[in-house]
Amino acid sequence: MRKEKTVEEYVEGVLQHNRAMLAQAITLIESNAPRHFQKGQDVLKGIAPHAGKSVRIGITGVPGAGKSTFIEAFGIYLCGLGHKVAVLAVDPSSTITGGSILGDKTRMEELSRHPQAFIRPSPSQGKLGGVHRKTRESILLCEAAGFDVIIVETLGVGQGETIVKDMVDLFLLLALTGAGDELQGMKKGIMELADVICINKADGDNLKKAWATKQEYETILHFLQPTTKGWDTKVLTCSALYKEGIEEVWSSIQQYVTYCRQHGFWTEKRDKQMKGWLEAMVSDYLYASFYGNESIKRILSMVETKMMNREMTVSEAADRLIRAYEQEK
Ligand SMILES: Nc1nc2c(ncn2[C@@H]2O[C@H](COP(=O)(O)OP(=O)(O)O)[C@@H](O)[C@H]2O)c(=O)[nH]1
Ligand SMILES: [Mg+2]
Repeated sequence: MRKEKTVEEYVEGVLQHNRAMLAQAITLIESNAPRHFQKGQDVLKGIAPHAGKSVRIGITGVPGAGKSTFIEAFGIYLCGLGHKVAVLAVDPSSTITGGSILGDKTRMEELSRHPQAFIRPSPSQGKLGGVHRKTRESILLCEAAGFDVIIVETLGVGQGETIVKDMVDLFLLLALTGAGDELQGMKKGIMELADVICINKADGDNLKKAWATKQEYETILHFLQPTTKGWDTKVLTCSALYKEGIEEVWSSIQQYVTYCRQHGFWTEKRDKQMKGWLEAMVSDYLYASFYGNESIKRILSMVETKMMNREMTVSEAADRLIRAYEQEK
């Protein structure tokens, strides 16, 4: 059997920017085995002074919007500028290790082979904050290993956006051309999360439509709260396939970073995210502890039935459950 690496070996390997060791350290913190937990945390403590020095970019968009194609073009562009780019994926709907991003590697072929890039598929769920924890901790490891641009791709639709939003410095929405009324409805929620919006596939016959869509987005944005005080969400067009408009996206991102740094929002946001992370982990734990509690399991359906039959108010039902939980504890 292979000897397990020590905490020091992991820390040293990551700090020496050794990619194989980075991958192994991520595997360690992704492990659901309880014996790996403390070791992973010790590794994180060891690398902590070297983490944090990156721009963390969340990317979202409906399946087919061109996220993978964009990340390939964008990543290669950034590597060309001398950056080191890590790509992580979050897929809250996936319980299987190595979800869709593996298939996506074909669209990120050049980037995945690039010596300045690192691509990691979505971790599987697990206890203790599951995907959130693993991806956040992976970000820290990548930073310590010298990656200065971290891209977190949202794979699942729905809850994925808010999860990713809370772990990145800025959020890029890749959008497609579409009907105006479509924009008014469902996309508004996601638009409110975005700091930069880019209409992709602005090429060929689609070019004019892309410009029109850009204007529609800009109009709607007038009526929405800005995500960051004083920052007007930028709307751009690009073609990930033909690698056009990529430079402008990076330039908008840099403007955003400068704006946040100048106004003190940068560290404020990261501090807030860290506190939110703690809160989320505690509430995940309490939730699991509550519904996993033996007396709760025993009486839950009885209490629910009484509530449905109006024999108990909702507050009484909650009170009954909480008392049972406190007694059993
Ligand atoms: N014409 C055009 N097609 C694109 C562009 N970007 C992506 N595509 C195509 O759109 C499809 C979906 O792209 P993909 O990157 O897999 O989207 P994802 O699901 O968001 O990751 C693929 O067939 C791409 O080749 C673009 O800028 N222009
Ligand atoms: Mg994809």
